[in-house]
Amino acid sequence: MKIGITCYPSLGGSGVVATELGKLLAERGHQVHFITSSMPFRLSKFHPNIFYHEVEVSHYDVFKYPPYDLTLANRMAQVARSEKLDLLHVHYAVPHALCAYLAKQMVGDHLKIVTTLHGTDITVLGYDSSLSSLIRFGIEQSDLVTAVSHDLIRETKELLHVEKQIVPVYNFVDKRRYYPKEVSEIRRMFAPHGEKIIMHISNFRPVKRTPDVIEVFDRVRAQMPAKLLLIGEGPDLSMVREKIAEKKLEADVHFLGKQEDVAEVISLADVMLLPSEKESFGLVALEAMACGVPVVATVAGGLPEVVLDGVCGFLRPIGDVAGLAEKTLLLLQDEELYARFSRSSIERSCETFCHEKITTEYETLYLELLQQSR
Ligand code: GMT
Repeated sequence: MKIGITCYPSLGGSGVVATELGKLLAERGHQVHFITSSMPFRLSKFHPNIFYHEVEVSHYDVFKYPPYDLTLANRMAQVARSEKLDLLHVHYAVPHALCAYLAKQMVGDHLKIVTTLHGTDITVLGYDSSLSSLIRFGIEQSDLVTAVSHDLIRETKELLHVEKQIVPVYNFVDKRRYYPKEVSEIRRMFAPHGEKIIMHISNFRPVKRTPDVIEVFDRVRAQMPAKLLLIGEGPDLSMVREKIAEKKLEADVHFLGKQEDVAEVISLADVMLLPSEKESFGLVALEAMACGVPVVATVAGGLPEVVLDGVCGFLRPIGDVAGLAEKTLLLLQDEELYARFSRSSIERSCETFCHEKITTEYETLYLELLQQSR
């Protein structure tokens, strides 16, 4: 098949999933064309069967707002024609599903549109009245719509009153890259006296409730020696720094900034902490599980579909920092429980969320879609 992929190319779960899926499809011999505003960060080196088409926006003086969406639609149509694409798979509904719709109008009905909903395109933007009808239209006009969790499907249907079938296709993890790694030397740099390590990875946006990470860590730190590794950057980072100073935790918290390849650092953690308010899936939770790191998280969105409560980690209600701290301590202090959770996390990530299985799910959906129209 000849597949066009559009996603947000900078750091972020939807871009990671789109890029890794494209690479896996290319490994299976499909021709994959990325149509994005810049090179997706996981795509930087040469891959056979993968092509990159940059979307260059016009900065003509008349435009107060350069028309990225229109340029993207035009580029999609151009690539679809020149490369004879079978389908466009767009990740994140806004504006990608609408741009694909426009491209299809230009190219013809044979070009199929697959839209994958990732989370905030519905759970945040779907509440924005300036966009919600357009998002609904983009979904209804796609030939196939998938979403990364059952919970996201439920919310999309309830919020936008979408009639269209939405197929659940979970995110995946590549077990060739995510597995427990030998990191004892680096570990000593952060935890020289054998302290336990708690990790949080996010874009530090309000939906991640990053101040709760500090509240939880403060409670754990009061009971046992521990270190906190914070990975990522975003709007709430300065608030988090202030909270750390307020609680005099500076010596026990390390900021690692944005990391392009978290597969290399996750194995440093004993527990992955994810106290999000919204999380349609929680890719980072899955990546941690694949590395044998149990997750302590909130009962938010699709997280319970990924992290089985009491099996691969613990889930507490959103904002329950005392409960999250209690469960983190339980995991860190009970070796037998910890080993069991770690094993179950690896097993679940390899079975339910295996990269090969999920790639086949997408591949089968594409083929069915193309066959329907023949
Ligand atoms: O979490 C974010 O803010 C980034 C966002 C994105 O679009 O990259 O992540 C969303 O998509 C990921 C991949 O499907 C999911 O794992 C995240 O749970 C989801 N984020 C939210 O729902 C808040």
